[in-house]
Amino acid sequence: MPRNYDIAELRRLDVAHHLPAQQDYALIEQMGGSRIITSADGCTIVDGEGNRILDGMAGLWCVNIGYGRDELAEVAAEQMRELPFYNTFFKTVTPPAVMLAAKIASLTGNRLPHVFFNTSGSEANDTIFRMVRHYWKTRGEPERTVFISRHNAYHGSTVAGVSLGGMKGMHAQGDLPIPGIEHVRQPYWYNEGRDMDPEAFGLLCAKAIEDKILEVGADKVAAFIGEPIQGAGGVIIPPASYWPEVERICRKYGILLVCDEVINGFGRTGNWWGHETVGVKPDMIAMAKGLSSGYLPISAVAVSREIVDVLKTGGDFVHGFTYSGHPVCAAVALRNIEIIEREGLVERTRDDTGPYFAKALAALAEHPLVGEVRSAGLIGAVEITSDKATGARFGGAEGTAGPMVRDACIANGLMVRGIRDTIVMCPPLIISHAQIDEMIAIIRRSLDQCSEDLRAG
Ligand code: PXG
Repeated sequence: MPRNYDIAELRRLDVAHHLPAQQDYALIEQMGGSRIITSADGCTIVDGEGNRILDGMAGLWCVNIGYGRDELAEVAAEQMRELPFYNTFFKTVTPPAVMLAAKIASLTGNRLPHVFFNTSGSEANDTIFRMVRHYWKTRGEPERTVFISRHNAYHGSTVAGVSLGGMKGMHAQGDLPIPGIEHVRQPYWYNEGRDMDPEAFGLLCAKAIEDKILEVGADKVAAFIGEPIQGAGGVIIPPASYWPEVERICRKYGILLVCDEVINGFGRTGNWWGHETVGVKPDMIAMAKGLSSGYLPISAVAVSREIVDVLKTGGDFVHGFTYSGHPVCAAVALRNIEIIEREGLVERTRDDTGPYFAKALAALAEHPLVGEVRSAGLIGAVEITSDKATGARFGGAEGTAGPMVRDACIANGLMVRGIRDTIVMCPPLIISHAQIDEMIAIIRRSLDQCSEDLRAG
């Protein structure tokens, strides 16, 4: 039963004491506190005012199996009673951590058989940053330290995560990136390549990586890191030519290929991994979010045998977190994966709901304010434009339309993200056809409602 919260008092306390993530604190104060989400079930969240909102974002790109799974609460309680915590530092480990590592390895077809645990996506990327540099040093190539990443990539909020990421606004706070990280262009065809054939544009963007390698010196580059499909950057789905060419370039220069699967993983794109969808075989992957469907914080890095064989010659790798392999989080993640398998959510996304979502989006592309729609599995985007022919943005600058249409969607009962002028969606993988129809109908209605205000500037 939902609890009877004093919402007005909670909002007062929120303003007085709570600092939210990636927010303008003054704005929250002016609003009288954040919207308080009190409960959820299936694909629907409920706020303090009793509004039921269809969650088109699966929490924060993470609740793949949907809300309200008693089974996970029971598994967590059972594990807490048996063993709430033990660490993996002192030649010790717990059963759920070992079983989850083996399960993740099997989900990579045992191509990446070794798994390191952390609690967040950011930490997973911090682990990758240190492990890759340590690997090259141990291999006798200590000069190989440089990471290549993309503008507008999102790899987290820690120092290494922000630095690997390509968000300019985040770099500006904290004097980042740290040295040794180079950013190249993103394969964002709608924004940056519309005058070109998409596949030629994909190759051009991949060539930017090769140009950077040659500029830095091939013997100094340690790894290329990228999300197969950029999530927080605006659901940027590269042309099919891009990733295979990126892989070819990495192999040509002996550079490690790292995929950040934090959003893409666990069925999101219609395969277990985004790298399968884009057709590459990385040496390392980061995962989080869908690993536990957000029920508890846990992340992991899966690593190739070749890399670990080298690490084995280097003594202690002095890296790890108190909560690495946390038994309760690992037990919940294991059961989450079991649910994804039992309910066939990956196959359903690939064969049923993903194609249905793509078709529903395609119909929305007819709307006068929509410049492009794109999706892969159950991740999708709608580009808002003032001119379908040129792709021009409202107000002559990027970033006005997204937040306005997003707010209208929320008022109409749908949670989405507005990233610049792009509405992005990432619903739970249990979403029904009817709920997909509802999502698209709400976006259409919200675009109609905003049309006049947008045209008025
Ligand atoms: N990599 C990717 C690809 C992510 O999307 C992280 C790493 C970091 O994970 P943690 O667990 O440390 O947050 C993410 C997180 C947004 C938004 O604006 C996206 C994320 C986080 C916060 C906001 O859409 N993704």
